[in-house]
Amino acid sequence: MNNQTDAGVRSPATEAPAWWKTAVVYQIYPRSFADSDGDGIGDLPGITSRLDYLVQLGVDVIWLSPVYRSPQDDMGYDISDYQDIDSTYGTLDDFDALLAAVHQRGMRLIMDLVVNHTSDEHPWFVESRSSRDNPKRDWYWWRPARSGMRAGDPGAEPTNWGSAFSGSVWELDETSGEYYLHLFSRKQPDLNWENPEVRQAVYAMMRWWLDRGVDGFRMDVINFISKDPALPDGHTRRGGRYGDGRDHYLCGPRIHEFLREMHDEVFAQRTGELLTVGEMPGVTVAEAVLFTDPVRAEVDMVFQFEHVSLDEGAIKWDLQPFQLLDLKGSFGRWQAGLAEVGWNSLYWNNHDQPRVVSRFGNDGSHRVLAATMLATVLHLHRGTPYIYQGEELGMTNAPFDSIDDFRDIESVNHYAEALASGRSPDEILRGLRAKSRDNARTPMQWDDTPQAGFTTGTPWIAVNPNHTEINAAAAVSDQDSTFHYYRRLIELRHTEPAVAHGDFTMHAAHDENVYAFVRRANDVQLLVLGNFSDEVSRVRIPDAAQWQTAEVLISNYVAAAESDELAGAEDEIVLRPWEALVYRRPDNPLTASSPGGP
Ligand code: TEU
Repeated sequence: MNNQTDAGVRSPATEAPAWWKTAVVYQIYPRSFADSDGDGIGDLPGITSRLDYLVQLGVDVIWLSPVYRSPQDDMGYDISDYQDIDSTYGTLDDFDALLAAVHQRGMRLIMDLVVNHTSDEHPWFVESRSSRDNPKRDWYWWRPARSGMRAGDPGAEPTNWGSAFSGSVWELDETSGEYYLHLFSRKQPDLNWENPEVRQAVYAMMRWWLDRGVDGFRMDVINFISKDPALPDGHTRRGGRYGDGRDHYLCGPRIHEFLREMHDEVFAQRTGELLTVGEMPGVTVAEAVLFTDPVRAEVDMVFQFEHVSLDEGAIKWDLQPFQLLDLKGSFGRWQAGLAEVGWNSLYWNNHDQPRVVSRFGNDGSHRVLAATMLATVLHLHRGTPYIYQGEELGMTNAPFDSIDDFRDIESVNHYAEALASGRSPDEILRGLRAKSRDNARTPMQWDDTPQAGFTTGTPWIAVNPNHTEINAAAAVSDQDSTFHYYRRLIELRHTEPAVAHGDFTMHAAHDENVYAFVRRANDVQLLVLGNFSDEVSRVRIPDAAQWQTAEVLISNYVAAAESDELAGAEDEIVLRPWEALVYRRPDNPLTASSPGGP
């Protein structure tokens, strides 16, 4: 975020592009990364001990999922003290040591800012709950029962909204006889951002961490902080028990005002090169342009959810087959929509999503090829790429056997609610195995020892048994591994201007198996090709023959193809199963760059 003086003034094209446009971010989920004290849970000294691995990978920024004091009801996204470290993860001294070690290695570290809600054990909420006339009562959303109804009666909740973690968003506090709002678990009460005291308290906390040296924030469900104060009911889906309140709290009426105020109160006076990324479920391209337009000084980029919702029906557990055309349609819209103003973040994985090689790829016979093809397609788009721990190893979804293997509140609550509504355990488990967030949360696979080098104790969640094959030690010592392929992709973003700054042109938009696009900058064109199929695929590309005489910048097949294996027609390029290919050539205006081509 270029902080000073740029708010309201569009910076001249000559101004140096923001540093994060050539950066690659690595997300660490501390609970599952590296355990230094054998208690089976990852911690800060564990992370510090593994920083040289990240230096070797070549990433620029570390995003640390929450390590603050927390009852861990939602694995740390329920914070009871924003300015202290949970003892499971270590101490503030451990944190300072980690931050110093990160900076010494030329990397940056951003914290997870979780301020749509706190933990119900946070002193703010403990006070707010203590009595109706407590000065902090209005720091949260308290409401009496629905008019004409008695508190506690079914349907007496102030609105009909359903929580992301099953059940109602309202919890009755017997003592005061009123309900409080929690869009997530009942131990995550929503803060009332309408109250300026709340906002100032949050800004002071953010300044405290920036003064401590952190380099920015990933902001949790930050587009949920402005609610429609009237709190109207949501529309209900046929057969749905609860209404969908998102129309009343997703990108609410004061969201831009709040983010602009946050910028002015927290970032505007700072000179450091900071990064802010807003997690924004349900955000549209048009809204993202407003949020990420530097002139408006709100956030640098957003996490949008369109592509991670392509394989789901009405709800996330209702599995739908993945269609490449849908993905190309979505990414194409976001690339075009933020081409002139704003900036995209690029991700396949995080701590809330199943592993992409199992989801959109092939985690069996073609795992390495699928993982590296998916990486190529993502990292060559225009935007800032995010790598989730283990993605660079091609880690897969886990073989969960029964509900007892799951730990995530969203999964466990869904199982209970679906069972109560009469669905069979097998049917529910099918959805959980494919989509549960726990697929992302199995321990990092450092080596092939019993607990994958993650811990000397008993891990809080089972290690994936395929760690004997898929692990960092094996990958780092194998030049043809996914690890070294990611390292080369990251290097490309640092060295090839077209990767970070080039414009984007989709090709073969209607091809069901191949993703093809051109990036262009500074007299260089890159043709990026990815085959999303177990079979050989042929794709029609303008200038196909010329392209195939161009320099191959990167490809995920070690061995060049036999000539006859890929014989194709004049205007097509033939790709092997899960093949990724990136050609580079001078940007000669005579050559075709627009989709139709001359
Ligand atoms: O996630 C918000 C969010 O949209 C997800 O919970 C999403 O609904 C779900 O994962 C899709 O299945 C953020 C954090 O990333 C998540 O870990 C937290 O649980 C949540 O907010 C509440 O803080």
